[in-house]
Amino acid sequence: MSKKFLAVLLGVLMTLALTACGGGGDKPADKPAEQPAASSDKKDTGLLGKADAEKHLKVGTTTAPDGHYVLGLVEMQKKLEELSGGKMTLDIYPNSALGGESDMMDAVSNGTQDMVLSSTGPIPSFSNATKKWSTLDLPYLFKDREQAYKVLDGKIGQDLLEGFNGTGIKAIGFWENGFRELTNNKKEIKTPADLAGMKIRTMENAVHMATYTQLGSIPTAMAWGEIFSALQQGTVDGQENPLAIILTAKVYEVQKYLSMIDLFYSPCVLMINEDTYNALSDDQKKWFNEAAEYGKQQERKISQEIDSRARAEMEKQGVTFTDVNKDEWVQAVMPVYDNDSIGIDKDLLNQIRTETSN
Ligand code: EAX
Repeated sequence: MSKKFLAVLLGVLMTLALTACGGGGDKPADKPAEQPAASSDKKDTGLLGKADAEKHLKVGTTTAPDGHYVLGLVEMQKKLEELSGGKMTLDIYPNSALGGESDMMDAVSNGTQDMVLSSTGPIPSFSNATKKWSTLDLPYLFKDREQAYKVLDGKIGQDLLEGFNGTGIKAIGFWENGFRELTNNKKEIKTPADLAGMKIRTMENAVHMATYTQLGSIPTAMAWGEIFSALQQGTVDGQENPLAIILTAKVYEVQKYLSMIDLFYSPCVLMINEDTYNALSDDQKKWFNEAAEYGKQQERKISQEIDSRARAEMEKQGVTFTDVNKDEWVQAVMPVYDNDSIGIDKDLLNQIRTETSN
């Protein structure tokens, strides 16, 4: 767990009076996360850009080489090489090879890493300037992808990205993590009541933790790279992630039950060190921005494509899928919207509601 998140968490814990949310790992901020066991053999093969390009930008993710983040980055890499006539490229490091998301954000802000494609998980605790990003992590905030894209690609999203200015990170755009579903290896979970007392790994995010507490479970925050050993050793009973991640990270090998709760729509954000970006020439900025926009559009398509085949593939592997009555879940988590200790920005929430109300 990153030190920064730990500090935020302590504040939240006092309010929530949680007693059992530790144990998720005490990884020092500078220690790279462990590799997910199931896919560690695929680390960074074939993902480095054209060797003779003048400008290489190093980008990290926590996800698998055949997952939507990395395939989207490969699209961006190819486009960048094409637009720049081979002068500029990306070197892509998947599978937490450069660290967990929180650590990578710190590395990008202090310039020891050029870029990261990260979920929004660590953003609210990154800096005072990004606290209000908590609002985006609320459960059932967006009904479908179209609503999410409308808000994230519009003025609200643009303002949030610009909120990073001056933090050492320039936030480029909203790519897609996806709707998050619940897995566990103990029993079929149909209703929130079935979750009572279960230990669930969440991202290092106060809203997600508060939501799982509200659902009666015991949330344990940890970086993605630590999750396989935690699931295998039984430190946690379950976890939640989009189908595309559960499939490509092979989480299904250690989790036999999957409930389609769609609890959060989770974006991910492409970020670059501010000085690195500002030092690019006008041409380089233009190529970069165009390639990033192209990568985003492709990545969202890839995310949808993997999501749409993931269920059948995992059912074939013996995973039991459960379709839940979503209204029950929505009802159960609504009190989280009134939790004053997790950084929700009411103005921002109202703007999002207005934008998604028709
Ligand atoms: O961003 O930590 C998570 O559950 C994330 O979904 C994953 O690292 C991809």
